[in-house]
Order: sequence, then structure tokens, then C-alpha cells
Amino acid sequence: MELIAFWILTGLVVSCGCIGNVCVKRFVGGKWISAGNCLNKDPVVVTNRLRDKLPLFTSCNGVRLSRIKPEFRFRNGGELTLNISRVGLKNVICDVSTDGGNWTIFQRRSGSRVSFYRVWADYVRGFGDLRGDVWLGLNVLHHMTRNGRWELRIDMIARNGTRFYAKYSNFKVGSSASKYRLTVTGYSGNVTDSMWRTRNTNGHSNGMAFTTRDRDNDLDGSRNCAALMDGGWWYNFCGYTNLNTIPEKMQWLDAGFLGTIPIRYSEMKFRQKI
Ligand SMILES: [Ca+2]
Repeated sequence: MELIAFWILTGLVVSCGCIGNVCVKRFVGGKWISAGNCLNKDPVVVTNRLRDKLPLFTSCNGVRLSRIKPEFRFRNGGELTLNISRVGLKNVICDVSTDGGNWTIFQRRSGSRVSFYRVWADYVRGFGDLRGDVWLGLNVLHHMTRNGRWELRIDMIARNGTRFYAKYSNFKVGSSASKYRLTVTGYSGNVTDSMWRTRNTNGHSNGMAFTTRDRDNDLDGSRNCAALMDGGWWYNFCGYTNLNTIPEKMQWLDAGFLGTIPIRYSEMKFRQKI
């Protein structure tokens, strides 16, 4: 500690940089410390040894806008680097304002620039652009929700401009061995429960494995629901809801269970229940 204090006092910084919200300084002698006011923005490589020393978050819980660098703030949140157990460093977007904040966004769909008609490996790893349309990845979803209690929120804008949300008080994504099986129960919101208790039991997503166009894990024995509906999802037989399809087909079950609401924008997010 005395040595680090000495270098700080003498200002012998030899390297400095930021990854997401995390800034580090390297001092003469190879010592690294975290820092919030790096003068240079040169990228640095965060090693395993250094990772333990960084003030990284493990989820968006407790993150306020003031903790996120201004250049990473946009819309209702900002980009943050998480240190996720068994995953490592992962950049995410936190929604810090909706319904009390603390949400990690794992899906955003607003247009056709990013294709969601992807294979299994892509959905596991994640794809897209954090600042645009994005899928964070099933692997991250599993490892973040495997311990503790989590809830899910889905914000949507219908084609006619109406805003809806669906919230589930219990959310978990299983392991790769379970084919990333979804647990989603406890609906509340101002639309319809389209994932847990639908009128038609063939329609819900609770308890379903994930299906992509190259991995058919749905309950429809004759078709691949992801190929039929143009995107990966927790399909049943196949289901009412599809927020990962092509933009023209995005839909959510309507309030009367009589049809579907065309959706033009969706944001799926989750947070730890305290
Ligand atoms: Ca099938």
C-alpha cells in the first residue's frame, strides 16, 4: 500500500485506460489500481489478476446514472461492464429509470438492421449492437439467473404507438443441458400474460426449451417453430408471442386473447429481487 501511495503522490502513471465504466491506471513497477479519472482513454487489457481488483458490478442492481460515464449514457440507461461469474467481463446496457431501475437489458428489437434469424451458437453467445438491436446471449442469462431470485420486464410499443409492459415476478434461464429452459411466472402488467398462463396451454413459454432454426426443441412434432416464425424463442406449439422475429411479424397476445398486437419495439430486461 505504501508503494502505491508513493506512486500516486509522485504521479508516475505509465498507462491508463477505460473499459466501459471501468478505468485503471498502471504505475511504474507494474502496479495496477482502479481509477475514476484517467486522463487518457487508451484501451487496456484486463487480466484475470487485475479483474479481482476492479470495482466491477455483477448486475445492474444498484447502478445509478451518475455511476455511468457520460459517453455511455443513452436513452434510459447506459453501458456498463459486468463481471459475471463463470462468464467473465461482459458489456451490458442498464435501464436505470424504468420501474425503479436496476434492469439489465437482454433483448432490444426495433428494426431490421440486425437479423434475429440466427443459429443456436449465435443465440447462446449473443449478437447485435448494445446501442441498437441486441440479444445478450443465453449463456449470460443462465449464469446471471442461476442463483438468487430474478424478475423479468418486457416493455413494448405497439405499431399504433401504444405502450405496454408485461412483468413476471419469477424469471430464470436453465443451463445448456436443459436447452436454456425458461422459468417465467407471476404475471402483472397492462397487456396480457402471453408467456405463462395463456388460454391455450399450447401457447405459453414457461417451462419451454429454447429453439432456433438449427435446433428444434419445441413441442410441434412436424415443424421447427423458429424456422416458421423467423427467430429463436422459447417456443411451445408454437405460441402467440414472438419478439425475435422479423420486425413485420413481431407480436404479443392481445388483451382479449382473441388475436395479437403488432409490436414495433420491444425491450426485455431482468433484475435481481432484493
Ligand atoms: Ca418442432
